[in-house]
Amino acid sequence: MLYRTYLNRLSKAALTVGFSRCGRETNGGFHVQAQRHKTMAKTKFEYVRQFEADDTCLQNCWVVVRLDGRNFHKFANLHDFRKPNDERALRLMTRCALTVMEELNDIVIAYGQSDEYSFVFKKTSNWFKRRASKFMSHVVSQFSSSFVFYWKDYFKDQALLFPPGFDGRVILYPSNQNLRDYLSWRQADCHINNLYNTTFWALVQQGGLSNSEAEEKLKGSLAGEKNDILFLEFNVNYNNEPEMYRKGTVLIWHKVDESIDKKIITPDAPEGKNVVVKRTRKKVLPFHVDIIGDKFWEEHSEILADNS
Ligand SMILES: Nc1nc2c(ncn2[C@@H]2O[C@H](COP(=O)(O)OP(=O)(O)O)[C@@H](O)[C@H]2O)c(=O)[nH]1
Ligand SMILES: [Mg+2]
Repeated sequence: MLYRTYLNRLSKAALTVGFSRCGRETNGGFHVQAQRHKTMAKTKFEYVRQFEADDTCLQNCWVVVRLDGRNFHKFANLHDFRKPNDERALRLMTRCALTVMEELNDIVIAYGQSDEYSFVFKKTSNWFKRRASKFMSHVVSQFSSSFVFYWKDYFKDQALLFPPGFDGRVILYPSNQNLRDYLSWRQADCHINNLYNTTFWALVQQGGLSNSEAEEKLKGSLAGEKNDILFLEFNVNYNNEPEMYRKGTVLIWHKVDESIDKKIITPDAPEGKNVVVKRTRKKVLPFHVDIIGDKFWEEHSEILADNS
């Protein structure tokens, strides 16, 4: 029986039972009347559906969802995040993004840094009929619940003090170049902020400057000047800082070969025997690499080909 038909029958039965409980007759005529009333009620109220805005994402465009931690400046301070980078926090963010990619459909690449992550749905995605609100709400809710769920795996001795929140937005990019420029923009932002923060906290933590003195010293400085401060005053070569901090994290699908143990039953081993079965599986893997230049896109040309 079709599920819908089954439900109809079920609701008819419920109506009948309902009326008989009221001590009324449940003869055929009355039942038909009740059904008519129900249909009319449905017609009367259903117009409210028309108030729902059509938010279908334009065809042939990449759909990007970017989320960002709400008030994470405060969240980071209250949870004792290490400065300028907290490895636990960044790895937790990536764990959540990985869950989003594996649980939801059609995400081909994700990029994250600091308290933000961007997810790119393939151009041809028809997930939830391309409704922007569905893309965004699924990404943000899956990410947020994962953040709480996996928190203790990364912040072992630091309790989660209050529920964190994330905002989300949807952006459409009609060309591959637009999409690449978007991701380049986010990675350039990562670089600019990280170079500033690394120099700022070196001046404060190792150089003994106050926050405002460090801020004053760095006002208007160029990248080369910050590199010089780090190298000459603190013997730090910025290029040797961890790639995760300098480049952020890119998540993509990779084919991996797996060997799994399986018990099989054969005529000569009716009680079963263990064999190793090899299979290829697609898995999301993190990389901390440059995505501004062409090299990454040439090595992973399948991402923009979008013919999967
Ligand atoms: N100490 C520390 N703070 C971080 C880290 N990642 C993100 N943050 C904080 O999160 C903020 C994120 O920036 P933004 O979204 O503009 O600020 P928000 O409006 O307070 O969320 C940064 O300015 C930092 O204060 C980290 O690894 N360590
Ligand atoms: Mg934020």
